[in-house]
Amino acid sequence: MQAGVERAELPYTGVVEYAPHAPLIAPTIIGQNKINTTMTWDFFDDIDMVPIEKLPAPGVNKWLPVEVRTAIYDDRKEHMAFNNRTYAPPLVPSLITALTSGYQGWYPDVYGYKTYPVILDHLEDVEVAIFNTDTNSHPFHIHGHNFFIIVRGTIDKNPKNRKEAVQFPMRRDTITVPAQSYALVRFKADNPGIWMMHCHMQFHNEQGLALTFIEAPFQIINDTKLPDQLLKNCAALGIPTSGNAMGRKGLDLANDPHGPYPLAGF
Ligand SMILES: [Cu+2]
Repeated sequence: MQAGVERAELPYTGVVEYAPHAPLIAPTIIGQNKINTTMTWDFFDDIDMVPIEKLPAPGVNKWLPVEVRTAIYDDRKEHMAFNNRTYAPPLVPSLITALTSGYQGWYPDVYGYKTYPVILDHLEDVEVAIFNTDTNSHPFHIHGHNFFIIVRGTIDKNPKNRKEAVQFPMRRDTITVPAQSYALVRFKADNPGIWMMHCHMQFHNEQGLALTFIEAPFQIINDTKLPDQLLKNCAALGIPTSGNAMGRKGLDLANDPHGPYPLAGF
């Protein structure tokens, strides 16, 4: 968009089709050939939906509060982060680190500070509290799990602006948390693996709005065998296939990058 231009027409047309053999209907065009047309959508609250398969929500063994913030960092770039820890990928993929670090796979440090590793015990109940302090909304996605949506509300804590789940909460793999709002979601750690939680807007993901669940490291070692092709691909790409985030052994993590850091006042 040009500086000074207040409105832009985005040339997107999309038809969502669920039945592959259904006749293709023409898309509904909103605001075509009209000037200054504003399209608005009512925010749909997933909490209002009732799942067909009714399951009670898990409890809470582990509580993970994450504050979402966009800021200017000391590398003069805008980054996004959970708890001011802006994500960057490790030299060695975290799954490979888990598979090649033995008992040290239980130490978050081996996955690299910037992957924001969160170790989960096998079968523990996890609640993630997402506090979005930004002025725009973010769709948060967790890999490997369908979480239960427990609460969504505004971070001013006004109970009038808070909705709590009914007896059998809706299960989703993505939840939009509006600006200045929070959500509590829960899942049972019953799927050992390396799973990312990230903003599903790819640009925000690239800006660092991501963290890594390291779920049940011993079960990962017991149950996972990497396909030979994956190891060949790593070799072709020059990606090391053993060791910690820095491609070294155990807790030798010298020079594991931690920064950049948010500038004060931004
Ligand atoms: Cu986002």
